[in-house]
Amino acid sequence: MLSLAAMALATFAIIVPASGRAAPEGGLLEQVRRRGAVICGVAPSLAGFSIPDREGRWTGFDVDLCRAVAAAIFDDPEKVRFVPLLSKDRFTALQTGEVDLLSRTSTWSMARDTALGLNFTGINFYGGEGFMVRRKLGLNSALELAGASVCVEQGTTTELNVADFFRGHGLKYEIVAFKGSEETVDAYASGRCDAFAYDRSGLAIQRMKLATPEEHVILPETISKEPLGPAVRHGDDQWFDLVKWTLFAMLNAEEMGVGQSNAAAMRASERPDVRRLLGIEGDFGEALGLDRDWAYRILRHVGNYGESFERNLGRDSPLKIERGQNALWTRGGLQYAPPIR
Ligand SMILES: N[C@@H](CCC(=O)N[C@@H](CS)C(=O)NCC(=O)O)C(=O)O
Repeated sequence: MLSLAAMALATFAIIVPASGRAAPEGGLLEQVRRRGAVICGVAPSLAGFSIPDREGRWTGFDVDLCRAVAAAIFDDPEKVRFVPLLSKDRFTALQTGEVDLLSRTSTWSMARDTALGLNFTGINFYGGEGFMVRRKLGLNSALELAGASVCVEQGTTTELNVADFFRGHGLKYEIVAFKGSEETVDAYASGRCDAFAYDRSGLAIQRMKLATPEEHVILPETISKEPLGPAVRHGDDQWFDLVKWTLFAMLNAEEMGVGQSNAAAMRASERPDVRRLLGIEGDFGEALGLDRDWAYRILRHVGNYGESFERNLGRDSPLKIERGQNALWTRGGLQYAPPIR
């Protein structure tokens, strides 16, 4: 008779494929490989996060994540098809398989992670929501917004956060919801509402688009937690792992001081963690269904987390968003990735 341990091992041997590299048949990675491109759902036009230029070339922090996934799979960051999605349409597009992955300023919330049938693969931006108002109103705090009308975008956490904020403080308010961010900004700009509520990073970006940005102020309160991250559908763990470890590799690389310009040279490093990251020692790509240099490809083509942040949102961009909570945990921030080992 088999001992319990032997039975457990026998079961294990049956359910775990001998080689992780053989992607499950019909799995998303296999489909993406056959198609020759990753289909990535992004925000239609949000400078810094995702925006197409006049030639239709997409750039941004969320766009980089899509390119990093393509780099890991194809060794080519261009093998991505971008699908611009309004907030209200993004989760349906992911659920129905119109996109393989959503990289679109999307807040990880419990309902989205459970009832909507999605998995968030990590947090690539810690943010929060707030309000913008006209400077001439002379407001110093969101608590002075009693009776205000607030422009918001449909299908966002903003709609819910604004309702919570006013109800929680016993203040009267009116929400006016619009179908896309352009409509929402235009409505605020034309005076339809007293206030415009949005992710604070987005508010700063949209403020720059207004005719007279200096006539608008962002109130000091942050009314919610908005942990933004990429999301995939429930049901394909290998794809979930792949997207998750793409972000983790970018974070770990920043922590190790490995980036786009020195990745090649760092392959000669003696440091064991750097050698594992770059695929010199061990083969961590195999279990993802990828080659052993999967993370090296990401770094060479896209760069590490900090490089992507500074280029798109931070000091090397017009937005100049501070790292703040998005600094690495080793520098007083919240960004922390599990180790590659
Ligand atoms: N984080 C919130 C809001 C998401 C959202 O729609 N954000 C705005 C900016 S903060 C956006 O991406 N707009 C860009 C666009 O629609 O092009 C959520 O997940 O519901």
